[in-house]
Amino acid sequence: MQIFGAKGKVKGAHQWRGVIEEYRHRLPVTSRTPIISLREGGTPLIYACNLSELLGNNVWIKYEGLNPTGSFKDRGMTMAISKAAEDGAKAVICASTGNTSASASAYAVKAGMTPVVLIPKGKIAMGKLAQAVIHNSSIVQVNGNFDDCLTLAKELSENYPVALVNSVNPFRIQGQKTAAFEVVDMLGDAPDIHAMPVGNAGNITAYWMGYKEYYGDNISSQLPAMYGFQAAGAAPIVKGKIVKNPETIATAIRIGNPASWAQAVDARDASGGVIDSVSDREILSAYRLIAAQEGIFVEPSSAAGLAGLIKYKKAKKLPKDKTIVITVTGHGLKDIQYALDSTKKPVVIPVDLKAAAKALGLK
Ligand code: AN7
Repeated sequence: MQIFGAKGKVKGAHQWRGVIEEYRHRLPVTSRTPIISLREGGTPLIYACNLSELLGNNVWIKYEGLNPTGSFKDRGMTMAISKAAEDGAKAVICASTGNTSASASAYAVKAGMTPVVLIPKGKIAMGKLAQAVIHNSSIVQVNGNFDDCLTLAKELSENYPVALVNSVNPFRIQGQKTAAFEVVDMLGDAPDIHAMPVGNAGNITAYWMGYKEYYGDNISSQLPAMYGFQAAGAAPIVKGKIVKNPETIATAIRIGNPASWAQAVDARDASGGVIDSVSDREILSAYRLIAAQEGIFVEPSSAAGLAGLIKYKKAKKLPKDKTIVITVTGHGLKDIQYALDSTKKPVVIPVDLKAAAKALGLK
């Protein structure tokens, strides 16, 4: 397809083309695959001076909130929806704690498909619900948790003409592995440690796949240790058993039976990494810290990786002077409840210079 700019012709400027076009040779697409993209990926890898100081390591933040729908899910969704389009799908379905539904909805309508989403009743952030609504999804709230929603979504896709785009769809993982490529392409090698939140465990699986692929092709000289962190009330992998009623304020990772459980355990063990848990309190504290010290606003769940590293540093379990990448998975504007709770209310003043200066403590 030819894309035209304002004057009718593409100038071929420096805009990132989206993960499929950038990494086409490493993804299962052909010339017959219609590429459905919102130019996802190409997200900033930001050196975090203050966190580096705090953790005694060189810390980089992979800011996935800057994807088109505000989370890393877009990397996998461009693949899943493109492949569904290749198959002639008319409707796609997903279960979601919020971000997958936001992403699936946007990419589905772009492809001319109907998005259908199943969400746990009352347990997704308002920003994410707004995204599914504005992109015209058929939304069903289920009286159950994410795991119940995923079971239903699978059954519906097996019995009705709707394609499943959860990360059990292997194309999702393929798309998401591009984040690891971007990290290596930017740093020149793989980091020593890569930390991130773990929910359904698709992302840790995808990063590990991407890192192994580059390492296998001698593009990087090492593999990172994968550090995954679950919320303490939703930590099945840490506990080694399904959590029937997962609970955490980090609703994105409120998952009791991760679909990619075995792959996450493999990533942990093969990389010499860890999968551990962090309390809601530790998550919220990291959430505020990264916003206050690095200027990066993430949703609470996204702070689990940082929370885990802070916990390890305190417990003297974190190595020193290593290169660490932390993926922050979703944008803070999706879920503002805890940001507002944590801030003092701004005072109200008349239109008056002296009053303004006084209120602001300026002398
Ligand atoms: C911000 O949207 O599962 O371990 O249904 O939204 O790959 O599941 C979201 C997961 C981390 C966990 N951070 O990633 C969904 C969903 C954010 C997320 C995760 C999610 P996985």
